[in-house]
Amino acid sequence: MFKDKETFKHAFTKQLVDKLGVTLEEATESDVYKILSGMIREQIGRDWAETNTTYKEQKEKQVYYFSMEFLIGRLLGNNLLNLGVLNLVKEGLAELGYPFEEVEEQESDAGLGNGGLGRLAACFLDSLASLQYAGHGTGIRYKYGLFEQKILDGNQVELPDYWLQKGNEWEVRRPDKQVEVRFWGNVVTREVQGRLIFETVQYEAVRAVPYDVPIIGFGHSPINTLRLWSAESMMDPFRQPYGQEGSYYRYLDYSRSVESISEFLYPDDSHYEGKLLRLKQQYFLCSAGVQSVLRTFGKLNLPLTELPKKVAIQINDTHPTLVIPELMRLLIDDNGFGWDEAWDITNQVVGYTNHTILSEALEKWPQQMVKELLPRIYMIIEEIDRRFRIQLSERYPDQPERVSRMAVAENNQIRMAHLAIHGGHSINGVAALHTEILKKREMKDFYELYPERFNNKTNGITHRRWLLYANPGLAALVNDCIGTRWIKHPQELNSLIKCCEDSRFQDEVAKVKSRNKERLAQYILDKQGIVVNPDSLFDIQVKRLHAYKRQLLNVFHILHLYNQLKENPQMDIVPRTFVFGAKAAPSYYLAKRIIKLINTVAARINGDKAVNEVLKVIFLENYSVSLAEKIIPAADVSEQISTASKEASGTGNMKFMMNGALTVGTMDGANVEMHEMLGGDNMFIFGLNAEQVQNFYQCGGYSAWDMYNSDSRIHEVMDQLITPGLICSQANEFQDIYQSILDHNDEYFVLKDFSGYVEAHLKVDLAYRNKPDWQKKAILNIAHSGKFSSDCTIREYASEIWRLNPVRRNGK
Ligand code: 26V
Repeated sequence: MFKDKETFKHAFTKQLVDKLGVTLEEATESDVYKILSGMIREQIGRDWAETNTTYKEQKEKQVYYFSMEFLIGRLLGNNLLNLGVLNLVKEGLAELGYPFEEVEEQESDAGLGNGGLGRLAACFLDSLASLQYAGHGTGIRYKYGLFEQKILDGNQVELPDYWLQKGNEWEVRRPDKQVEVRFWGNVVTREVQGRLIFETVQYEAVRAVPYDVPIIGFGHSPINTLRLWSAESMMDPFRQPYGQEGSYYRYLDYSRSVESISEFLYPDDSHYEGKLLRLKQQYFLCSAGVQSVLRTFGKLNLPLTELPKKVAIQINDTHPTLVIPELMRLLIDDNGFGWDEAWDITNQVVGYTNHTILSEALEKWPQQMVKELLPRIYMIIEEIDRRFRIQLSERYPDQPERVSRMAVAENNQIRMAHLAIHGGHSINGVAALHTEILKKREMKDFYELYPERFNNKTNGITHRRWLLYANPGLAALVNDCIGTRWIKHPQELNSLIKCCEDSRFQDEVAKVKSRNKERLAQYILDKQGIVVNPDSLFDIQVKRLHAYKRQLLNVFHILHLYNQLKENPQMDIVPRTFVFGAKAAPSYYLAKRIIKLINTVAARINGDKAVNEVLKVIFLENYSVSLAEKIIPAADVSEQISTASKEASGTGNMKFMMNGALTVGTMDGANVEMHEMLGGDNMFIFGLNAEQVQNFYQCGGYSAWDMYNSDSRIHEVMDQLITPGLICSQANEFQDIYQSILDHNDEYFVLKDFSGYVEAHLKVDLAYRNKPDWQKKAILNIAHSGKFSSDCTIREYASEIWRLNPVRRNGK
């Protein structure tokens, strides 16, 4: 893109003057950011257009990843990296007097996602482009991303995240590609020449306007597109003459309700709520997205029967399941297909990924709501359900209860997961264990009916953002050791195994880790005024706050350590810094109380001179992608301690591993696959396994009170939640947490796993004292992390679900 540093510096300085009318001396960081991003846009414009032309001319099959969330983070650094000029630009800017780190802080995170599911979608886009697949994202351009978290007096306070305030340098508004999405109204059925025609009348029309974001892959990749839809009002939404009485106020109401559709991302990542606005958002995404897909397909001049050969749609969880009835509607109503043919096409096009087994997260929409908001879609779902019931009754003639259990519409509800499995050709889980649980338990009936549809695709992360970009020091060491082939072929990180005993390499890796820890320590000092010792062991848990992820187990362990130290100030432990980062859904009371508890414990311990040389606890505010990039490279220990069977995969676990942290974890999600590769020596596994957890649920036999009564460590820690003393300033301060564990018999087995967890940490403490051996383990973690590159995951999706080949462009 730029020949060399001098060319870059020259072009950059010239643009500052030409475009902004400022000299190098006068330019602010924000000016620098604007010019830099503008330069990238100029560079890629032609490639972007060319990519689309190539896709059209070569009639390549394309995949569209439909997702309500894309947790992109920042793009400047990553784009420069993928274009191969990041180092050159960093050096050039430094010479001009601008540290790159400060320039990139000018960009707001695109926080259009809650957590794992949204970040996975973003990693997939990077891999799709980097591997030269024709793959695009389809999502919503929320005006407000996930809330900004402030901690006030230890409590989480949510502020709106107006990420677009300063503009968005990476998007292009494309009003020429707008489509219309219709809500409400009534369906009129007519018979024309022996065919039933369905027409919706008196609907409310909404304008869906796409904003396209270029997805720049690594090397000479195509430039794919993330198309984010924004809802805008129509001039004439009701298709009726102007000037009717009251129509002006009606228009204002309409306009406000339309804008709300793409206004904010729902901040709940675990609990289904039957909110009308959320259903509107989902249909808005599906209808706009599918119309746009068909329009692009239309340019190929092929019959729609060829659609499955040219288009795959992957739905990220059930949130975009309405793609299925929407595609049926467009095929039948707008293109004259009969039911069976339309069903066949839809089925071949759509695949569904499941991301959770938490039953409270399974989406079920009230039939009445769907019927009113989306009358034609409702008719189609009813017909899908009617035919499915017939199919089931034929297959299971004596099992009416099984038919009801599996039906799409039952109990006045529409079950989105059933619709997604029945309507698509593939359903996958996101880690081996998770997929087994789906097959054997959660979706057992469906597995028996459609065994060939079930498959596993273990999650992955892009090693470009999470290693090359976030941890340049480590990446440079890896390059020195094994060359650079791993960048294109991440599995080759495996070659690091041969260096794991090399003491010089171990030292270098340790030095990089120390530098990263110093950087994080500085960040903590700047933000909170707390000094942490960069030589202490950094023990980190960052992820959404949820009972099943068991941040509480971590806190109880910290409290236990604290108690031991108070008892015996001479106790010999490796100094530790515990770091937390977590957002709680605003309506999730217990999760917010756990944040308050962490902050309370942190304040006590950090302020206690007797222990604060060896123990520190930090809660970092507003965990986000850009913060993760600072935190993860600085971790010695990664906490992945969910109740076994509950974490579908986890992807944070992979990011830490790739950055040389050792995992303390349960046999859950992708931890199981990590353990398979690393063996027990290179990670710290503890606790109940999925089967044991399941057994407790089925057979009972677990009593939290018994744990409390029989283990004095637990007894002490639990009592501290409610008695004034080291932690509480008043009686019953954390009674709610206390009760959730004891009186409600702790469905996540925190107390049951406590002892194993304490032991695992004793092993950590011991292992950390042996520096060479610790470094060896860290290197082995990095060496095995290539398997978790999303490149591997995407290759599997492409060959096994989407049947997609990489694209060749002009010999590139
Ligand atoms: C769930 C729900 C459920 C109700 C409606 C609103 C809503 C919005 C977002 C979500 C997302 C929760 C699912 C999720 O993030 N699952 C995570 O997916 C990761 C990627 O596959 C995986 O690594 C994590 O283990 C899993 O918890």
